[in-house]
Amino acid sequence: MSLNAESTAFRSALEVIRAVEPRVADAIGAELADQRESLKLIASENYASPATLLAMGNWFSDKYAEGTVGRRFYAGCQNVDTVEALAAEHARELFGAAHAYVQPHSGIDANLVAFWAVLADRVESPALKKAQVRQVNELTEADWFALRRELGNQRMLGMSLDAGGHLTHGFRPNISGKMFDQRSYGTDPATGLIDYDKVAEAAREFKPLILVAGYSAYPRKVNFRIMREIADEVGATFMVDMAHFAGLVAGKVFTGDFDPVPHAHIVTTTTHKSLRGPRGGMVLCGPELADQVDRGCPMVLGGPLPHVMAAKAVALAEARRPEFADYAQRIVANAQALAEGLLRRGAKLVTGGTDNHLVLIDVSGYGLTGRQAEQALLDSGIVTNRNAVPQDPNGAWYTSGIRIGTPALTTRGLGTAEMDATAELIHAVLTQTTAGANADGTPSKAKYVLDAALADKVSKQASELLATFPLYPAVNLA
Ligand code: DSN
Repeated sequence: MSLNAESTAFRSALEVIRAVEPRVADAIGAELADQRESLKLIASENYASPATLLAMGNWFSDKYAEGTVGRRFYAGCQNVDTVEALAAEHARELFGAAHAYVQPHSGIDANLVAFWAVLADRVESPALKKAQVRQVNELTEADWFALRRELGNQRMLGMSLDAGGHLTHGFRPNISGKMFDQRSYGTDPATGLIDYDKVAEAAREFKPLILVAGYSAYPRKVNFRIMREIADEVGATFMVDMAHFAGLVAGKVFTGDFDPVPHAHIVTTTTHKSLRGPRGGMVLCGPELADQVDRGCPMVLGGPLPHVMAAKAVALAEARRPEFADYAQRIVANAQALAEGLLRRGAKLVTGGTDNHLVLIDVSGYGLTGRQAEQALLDSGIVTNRNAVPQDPNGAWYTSGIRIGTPALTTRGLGTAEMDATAELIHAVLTQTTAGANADGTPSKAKYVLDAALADKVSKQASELLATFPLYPAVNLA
């Protein structure tokens, strides 16, 4: 039997790895098998293309490349320059941004780069004035001391974690909540939606240096034009973390007021969620912040990962193709079909639905915590993650919510009919799971009771649903 290029490539790679450490080769093979078998509804995951995956497995990994294109602290970076410049060019073209920095290793890293860039650029520091420099590397020890004191007093206003914001948007246990004097805006308790008047009120009162928009678990669009107006009124820098919905921006589902790039001073993202690239991050900005952003490494980041930048270039080239726009439309159509299927079966959804890639189920309606629901679904072959809902009485560990998203299943080719079937499977599990008790008879937030036969039946149904939509159909490792 002759093998196609993808099967040959992955088989050969595994053969080479197996000769050194067979357990790693086995684990890689097992991961593919597991992913093929799971109904993956984790809103932040996806399946990168074979070309993107293969671009990461090579000798670019061996190269140090601190600095930026054409201005490195190491010799011999000409090929790294090629892939970094390509990734940045694709990013600029795809998102219509003036500047793209493609070195961040993750979304959190991208946010740290952005925070530093805004702080360094915006702080009217007596230290900077005194030294009469704009180059931070020219500051003296005494200047740094004064600057540190000043930076520590800066303010950030971001969306609260339980309303759907991210840890790095000022959550206390995260570095962002420690390096900034922080305040959060939430959502309207009645509708679950962002109340822009309340955000404006908070901004007027708090006067943040940085106003952050973006989310990990908010199932609606955000009007970035209004947010920018609020930022402008109080003189804040407007930052958007579009990690979750970058694919919807790239695919032109979010346009006009809902496209962050024309409205924000600085935009951060991951590349591996709805954008379907390699695991990593990126920062987009205008020319004003470009110099500071490009100082990300070594100011905030360790050495760039050239193999991942190569994969970013491949994935961003893919995202510029017309079929990616179709993919992005289908992500949202699928999320809406899933939401409708759940609502029809009696589920309670935060905001009552979705207009992006994710749905947040309030599982308190089933008498469960998020943790119990997450485990019961996992036992039944459905991979989700628990998530706090607004004003969650169960906190961030047990939670009262289950977050589900459609980017991965849409990549596999599942459509709206399969989303309704998925809603039925979720409904079957959640309605037939009950909260368990601790050994002393008190109610448990973690234990649950689920009939093993039902879990088995749903797992089989999930596998049947996936069988028509093979994952990496051209890759045959057998
Ligand atoms: N871990 C990501 C998510 O699941 O949303 C955010 O960092």
